[in-house]
Amino acid sequence: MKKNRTYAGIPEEYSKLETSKVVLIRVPYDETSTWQKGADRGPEAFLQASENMELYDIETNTEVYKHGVYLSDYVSENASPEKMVEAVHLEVKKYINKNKFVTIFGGEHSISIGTIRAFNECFNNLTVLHIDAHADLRKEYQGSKYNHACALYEANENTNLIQVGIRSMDVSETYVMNKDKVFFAHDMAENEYWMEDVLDQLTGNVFITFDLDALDPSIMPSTGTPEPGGLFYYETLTFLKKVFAEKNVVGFDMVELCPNPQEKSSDFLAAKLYYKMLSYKFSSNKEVDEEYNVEKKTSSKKISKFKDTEDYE
Ligand SMILES: [Mn+2]
Repeated sequence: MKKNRTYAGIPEEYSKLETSKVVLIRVPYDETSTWQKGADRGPEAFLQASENMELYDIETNTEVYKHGVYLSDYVSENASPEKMVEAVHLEVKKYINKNKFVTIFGGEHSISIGTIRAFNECFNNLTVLHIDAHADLRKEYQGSKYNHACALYEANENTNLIQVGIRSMDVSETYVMNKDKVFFAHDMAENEYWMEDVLDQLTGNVFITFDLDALDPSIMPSTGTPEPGGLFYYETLTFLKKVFAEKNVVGFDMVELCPNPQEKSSDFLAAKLYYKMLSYKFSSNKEVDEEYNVEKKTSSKKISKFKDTEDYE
């Protein structure tokens, strides 16, 4: 008999809903994208790459999957953009209410309208940290409020929206944009303190919406609208690590992987980045650490051999 598919091929004991701290929701939606189609195949390419990834994270010295990752059913509603957004909203909220750390993999960016709505209803003083090449602040586009080009309009109205990596937008978006809360890519390139400047603007509870086209096309070519001048891998990790260490990240989504069968490195980057974010969440977040230690109290905790030599040169 075929075994149930699990996230990254992890053993079934770590994949059950009841015991998992993390839920992964896949939304293979790509109905409103305007240029290259294919984000609907993003979740599958991401999962396949994840299945071929080492599950030990060197940097944090952890195997974060042991906190449990539940792979939920696809959200496949696509009768209309509105219905898709509402289906995502309800699904995300359902798992937040089960006290899960909810993560969502798209799909195009319009799925985030539903995810952000759910998080904003469940967490006080929410910051939406929006990492993207595009501002996505149009009130409506091609007749719909639920177009990918409008993904952050609602968040801009209802949350503390901080936008990072922006390098493409329409002039109409300048009128709704809060420029004090936007970090343009061309400014970031010349400001060595941009990470600290972003952190200063975040409230305690942070939801991260990560559009993969925020990354430089040289490392992330497989996305619908690649824009030159993006973030590189290690600066992205350094930044995310700080955010997870200093703030309560309540969940995240990752969108706009548009897989190309000839170019697997983008899929693999997405898989690694997702796993890194989980690793940071469950190793550097103070609250979670404490919770984790309480749970681990009964078993003897093995101390890293490196701890003793920490002070040595
Ligand atoms: Mn984008």
